[in-house]
Amino acid sequence: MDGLRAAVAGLGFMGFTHVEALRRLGVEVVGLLGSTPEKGQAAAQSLGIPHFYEDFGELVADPTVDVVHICTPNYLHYPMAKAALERGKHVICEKPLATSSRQSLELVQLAQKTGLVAAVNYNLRYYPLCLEARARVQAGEIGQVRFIHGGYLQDWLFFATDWNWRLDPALGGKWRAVADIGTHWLDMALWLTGLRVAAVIADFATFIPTRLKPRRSVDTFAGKVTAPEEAEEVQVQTEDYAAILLAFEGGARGVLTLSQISAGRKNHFWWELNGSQASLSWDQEHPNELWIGYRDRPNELLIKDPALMHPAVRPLAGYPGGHAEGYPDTFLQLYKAVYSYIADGDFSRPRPFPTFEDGHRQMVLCEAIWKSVRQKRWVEVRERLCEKDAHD
Ligand code: SOE
Repeated sequence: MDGLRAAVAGLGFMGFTHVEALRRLGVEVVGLLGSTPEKGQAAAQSLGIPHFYEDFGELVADPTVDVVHICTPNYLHYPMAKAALERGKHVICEKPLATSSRQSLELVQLAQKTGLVAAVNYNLRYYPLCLEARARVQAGEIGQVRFIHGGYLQDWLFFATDWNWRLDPALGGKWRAVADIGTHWLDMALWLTGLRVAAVIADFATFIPTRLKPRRSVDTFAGKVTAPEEAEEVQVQTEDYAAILLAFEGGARGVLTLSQISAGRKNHFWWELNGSQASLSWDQEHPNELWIGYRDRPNELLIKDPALMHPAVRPLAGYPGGHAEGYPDTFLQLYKAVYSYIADGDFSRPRPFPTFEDGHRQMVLCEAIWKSVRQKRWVEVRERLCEKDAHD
């Protein structure tokens, strides 16, 4: 990767996942920023990383850093991405890119002005069989896409005692399931099909209106194994559940179900594409199998095997057939795409990874979905929609 160096801000579930993928790729991680200097120091020591930063200002001022990974709670994505770009750093930002489309649009414009590489961590695109599915759609193998449906269901916020910063709108933003897991699905739907959403109608529900918030912070998913402790009762303002209908430009339709309170569903992200000639379906909990459905011949189950994949996406599968690839590998492949693009240096080339434009598109969709919930009607999606428009 041509000596490119990274720094990672935010040391929860995601920060550690980014560090692990970067190290597997051979990118040197020169420093870490935790929510406190003590946490940064402890993580740097345990991972053998030379430096920890006192604050984000120190991180972006570090001349040895080429790429800044932002893995902090959502409300910090915008100010941190802005500061990093202003200091001449390339950025890989966790999703959602911001907490409003006004912020994400500003980041898109800043990335364009600086010419720096600005990526959003929509890592699920990099499952080998999702890449394969997209290649098949692009090659016309399922015909015209008529319909895409699926969902993202989890159970880590199932109990009223489950807590995480995502439940606090001041930290996570005003949408929860939709921004946290829904934008993964929507990004996948747009990327797989190449379609754009013309209009949405949605319904939200909060089934657990009051939760017990522990005095100590709880890392993502960690509440499933930690004992309940001293806690205060708080009202929940964000959605546990969302159902969204999508009308795409050109006439295709979509249906999406989201929930973070579906007992037994751990990280059940799945999609199905129904085309005019065939169907494709994939489930993150069985990521090495792609179902191909036909009307006039037996269905097929493609087991991940680079030898059986489209030549263009074959290099993005890291292991031979029969060697399962999973969640951590998607981060590796995403960073390989970003870092090799930076190392190549020709930034006029199309970017083979999710960019700030993709992150902005998701913020626009979140706002249209939110507007539809509040006004109980179909809402047209306008790509440059600003937060102001979302509230009329
Ligand atoms: C929590 O819902 C979460 O960690 C998401 O934030 C991630 O994006 C997803 O990959 C797993 O679940």
